[in-house]
Amino acid sequence: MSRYLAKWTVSEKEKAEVSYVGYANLPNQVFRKAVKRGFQFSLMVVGQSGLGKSTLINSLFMTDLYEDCVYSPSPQRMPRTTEIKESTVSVEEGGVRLELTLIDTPGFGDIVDNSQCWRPIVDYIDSKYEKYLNDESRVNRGYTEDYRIHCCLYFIPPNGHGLRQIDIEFMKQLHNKTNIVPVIAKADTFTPEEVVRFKKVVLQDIADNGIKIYQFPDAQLDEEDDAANQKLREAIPFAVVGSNTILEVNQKKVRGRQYPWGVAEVENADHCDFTTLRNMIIRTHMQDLKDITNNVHYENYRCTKLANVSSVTGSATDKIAPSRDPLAQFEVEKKEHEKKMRRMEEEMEDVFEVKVREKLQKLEDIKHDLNRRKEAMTRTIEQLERDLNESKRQFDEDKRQYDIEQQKYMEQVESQMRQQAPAKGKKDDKSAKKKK
Ligand SMILES: Nc1nc2c(ncn2[C@@H]2O[C@H](COP(=O)(O)OP(=O)(O)OP(=O)(O)O)[C@@H](O)[C@H]2O)c(=O)[nH]1
Ligand SMILES: [Mg+2]
Repeated sequence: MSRYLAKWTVSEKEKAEVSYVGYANLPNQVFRKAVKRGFQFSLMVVGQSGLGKSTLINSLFMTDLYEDCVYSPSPQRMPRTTEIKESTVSVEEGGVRLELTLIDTPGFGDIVDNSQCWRPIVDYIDSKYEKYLNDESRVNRGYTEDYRIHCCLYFIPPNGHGLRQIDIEFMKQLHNKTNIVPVIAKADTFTPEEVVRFKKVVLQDIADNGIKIYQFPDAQLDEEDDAANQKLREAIPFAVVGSNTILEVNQKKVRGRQYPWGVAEVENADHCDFTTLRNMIIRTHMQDLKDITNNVHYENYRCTKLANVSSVTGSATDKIAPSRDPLAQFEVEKKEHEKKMRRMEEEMEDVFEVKVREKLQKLEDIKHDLNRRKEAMTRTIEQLERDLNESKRQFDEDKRQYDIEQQKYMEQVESQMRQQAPAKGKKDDKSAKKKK
């Protein structure tokens, strides 16, 4: 008995070894795979002309997109953006590779009619979704490159009054397409109190007009995350300052804007929200921005697109309730397909019949034409025959006349010869007598 007991008593260590299956390692697998593949992120800047979009995007990721732009203590004028410009940079940090696509867009508001100024931007965003949908729907699909727009920084002019009608309209055109993060441009033109007041006005306008901007997720478990998100929520819309000028402040080289009363430093959190914005995009919320793009905006696009396709084909599947049994749905689709095939068959038969009729008509026309030509030729031949007979008759007549005349002539010659012959005989007799 004690022998059996000894056999079944296992140590705690052994127990732990037996109960360890290995799925606790799953996060590591996911992590390793993600790191190996790298990350892709696309950020777009949109807003009125001259608000500093190109300047900000140039320095946002500490990579100079506009390399031809020279940095010096004196302010440099960024060339005006005239078309949507994509710049892709590959950055690596701690073995993690990030392929970053920054999309600079031309500013709007310069022309008289701005009623459709969002169209090129919306079309551009849609084109990226379209490409992704096509890549994803291919038969042989591998890893789908993700060039969808994950975040759009919307630049609000620092006018102090709030959103203009054009900004409201523009954001409404975009809010179901991408994550809008509103930023107040050229925040150095405000005092800190004015910034706080203007932020409130802008947020109120956003709420009053039902504009859906990017919402930071609620961190249910992590209190630290929740506090950080709360801070970010309070910072929105981010007041930013952009500059391509390197200045020296306290023996340190910084990006900033020089004023007679001091320097507005781009990366100083006391001066503006530039670093908060950059941290939000890169450090804390990049994956959430990507998730919302994929799960909400891309899904919206996909559903609308597929709904359009099915309504264009007039398919009966439109009438199917989403909860319907897939087999029943398949049956309906099959019937619909058969109906479509029958319709196509009928149409093809109709077309064939028309074509045959046309061909027969053509042959009939050719036959008529040939008959007409045959009759004309017969008539010509008959005429020629008649002419030939007439010529022959004339020839016979002429020949007969000739023969008669020839006959007459011969008779005349003969009679003349007969008359001349006796006279000659007499003459010969006379000459013979003379010789004798
Ligand atoms: N005061 C101030 N000026 C800025 C700031 N950012 C950019 N600027 C200046 O604003 C001007 C326009 O900057 P850009 O970056 O070309 O503006 P943009 O929005 O790209 O203009 P478009 O390409 O025409 O749409 C330049 O002279 C910049 O130096 C800022 O934060 N504060
Ligand atoms: Mg520009």
